[in-house]
Amino acid sequence: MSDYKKLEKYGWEEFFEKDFEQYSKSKFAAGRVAIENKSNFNIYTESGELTAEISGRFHYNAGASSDYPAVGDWVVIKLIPDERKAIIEHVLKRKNKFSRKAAGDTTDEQIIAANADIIFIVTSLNQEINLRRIERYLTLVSENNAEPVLILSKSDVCENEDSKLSEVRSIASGINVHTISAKENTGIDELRKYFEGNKTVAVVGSSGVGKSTLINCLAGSDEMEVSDISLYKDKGRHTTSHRELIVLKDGGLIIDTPGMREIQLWEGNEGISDAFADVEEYSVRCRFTDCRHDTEPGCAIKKAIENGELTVERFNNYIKLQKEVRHFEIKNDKKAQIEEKKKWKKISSNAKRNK
Ligand SMILES: Nc1nc2c(ncn2[C@@H]2O[C@H](COP(=O)(O)OP(=O)(O)OP(=O)(O)O)[C@@H](O)[C@H]2O)c(=O)[nH]1
Ligand SMILES: [Mg+2]
Ligand SMILES: [Zn+2]
Repeated sequence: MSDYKKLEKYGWEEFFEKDFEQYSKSKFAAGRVAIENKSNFNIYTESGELTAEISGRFHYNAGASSDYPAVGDWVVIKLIPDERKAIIEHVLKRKNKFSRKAAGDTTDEQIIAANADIIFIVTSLNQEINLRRIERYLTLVSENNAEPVLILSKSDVCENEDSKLSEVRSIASGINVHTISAKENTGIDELRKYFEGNKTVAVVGSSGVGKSTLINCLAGSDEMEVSDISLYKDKGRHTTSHRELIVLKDGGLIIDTPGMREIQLWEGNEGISDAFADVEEYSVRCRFTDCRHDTEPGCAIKKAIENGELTVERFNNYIKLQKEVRHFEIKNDKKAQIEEKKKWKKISSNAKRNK
């Protein structure tokens, strides 16, 4: 148990300790992935920050890309004596993960942050608020069992803060919303409570909304590179190009991520139910259980829209996200079927050969 205390500041807890018990402590140590480079990782360990590579056996056993360590993961390592290096042998069970469908037309899962207790979804107040995008993020976070917190940034350059705030509140009942200005250092201290107990927060949102600036503000030092907003304009350039887990001086950890352009959902009707609890509540009140909320009489959704309790846009987004998940699940099923077929082909041809 001696290393427990030393690892606590990196977010070590009972959950990981339990999974780690199966490994011999004389051979292995635990570490947390801070940065994922092309072929190696920076990890925090009880003996400080090290670089680590993946063992041959790990590669051999890994199937999907989500089997590999992601930023925030706890890994089981073997230390290389006399070098500040280690070999990663296993990934400890994840408490949760924030993932999305990998960009492009695949059905691969891309893990953006592992073991993040809370997700800050950052939107900039100096732009039009995109409620549909926020709903998408909220769905994604709920799917992944983390607590979402909405951060409206750059309040110093916003004139109608109150109306934007109530707009956002209208789609986020039960979710904490904060307005901040990193430039004027307002609203930042209210965020510190989320880090209590060495919690891990991952920060997500579009490029240029001020994620890295906020992180520097919380860290009290320039941990992450920030570049002038004018560079974003035409090139759509991202400043942060990699994910990184940073330890805060006052306790807690924060994960910076590059701005996301494509936020496709992974799986999860559950995420949709959480993010659209109001819509689902109306729909159970429809007269027909199989109501398509189209022309059926006694449709509670239609009524809520007519009364102004629910906006058409929110309802349409709900339907759209549901379709997306269904489409994805069908595709994923097909992929699984094809892989299953391949596997059986291989087994039966091996069996023939062995006759
Ligand atoms: N006025 C104002 N500008 C801000 C504030 N926070 C960040 N900015 C500016 O917004 C620009 C982008 O900030 P970043 O922190 O790099 O944005 P990011 O979300 O990390 O962007 P990516 O790394 O590309 O995803 C910089 O020019 C910041 O100085 C703020 O509170 N007020
Ligand atoms: Mg950044
Ligand atoms: Zn209906």
